[in-house]
Amino acid sequence: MNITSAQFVKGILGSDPALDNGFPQVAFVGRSNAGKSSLINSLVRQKSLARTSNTPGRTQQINLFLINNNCYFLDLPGYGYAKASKNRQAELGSLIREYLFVAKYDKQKIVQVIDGAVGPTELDLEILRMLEEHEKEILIIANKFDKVKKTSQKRQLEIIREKVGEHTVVAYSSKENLGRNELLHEIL
Ligand SMILES: Nc1nc2c(ncn2[C@@H]2O[C@H](COP(=O)(O)OP(=O)(O)OP(=O)(O)O)[C@@H](O)[C@H]2O)c(=O)[nH]1
Ligand SMILES: [Mg+2]
Repeated sequence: MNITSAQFVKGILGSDPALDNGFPQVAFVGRSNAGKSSLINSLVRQKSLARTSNTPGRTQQINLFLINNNCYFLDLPGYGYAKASKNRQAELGSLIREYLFVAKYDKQKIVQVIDGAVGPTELDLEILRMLEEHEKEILIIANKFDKVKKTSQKRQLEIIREKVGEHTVVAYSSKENLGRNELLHEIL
């Protein structure tokens, strides 16, 4: 299946009536700067549908995108952005929690985006455990895989798989479009 249309709908804070129409949802979560917004842009093949930045903490609300007029992508703010003020971190944390752990949606997939060159951090694994406890459907994306040397890629993927356990891990590069078909196959 492919993506034929993608539009920005609106920014939301936690939950929103727009999400109650029964459309399937794919939410992209991950550490600040892991490349969630870039990943969405590479999937929809638009350079700047989702705003990206070299500066962590770019995405400050949940951005809702309508895909193929029948499904939503949600670009969540990153977690673990240490430079944001304590208040701001708390606000972002609570809107992420509201969407992920308080609101309930039948057709929801969570794509956890990690830096594939770094591997899952303690914080990534902590969030993953919380997602598991809430029985979410989870897929892990090892993004920025273009930064891993060709000769180390196989081993790096094994290391990531050992750390995250039973979940499907897709090696991805938003920069080089690696993994796009595999990811689309998994989510659509
Ligand atoms: N080399 C490489 N860089 C990437 C890739 N994906 C994203 N980046 C870079 O990583 C940086 C952060 O990308 P964003 O997409 O803004 O990250 P984000 O996860 O949305 O960040 P927040 O909104 O702050 O949570 C940017 O400088 C991107 O160009 C990739 O696959 N390979
Ligand atoms: Mg972002």
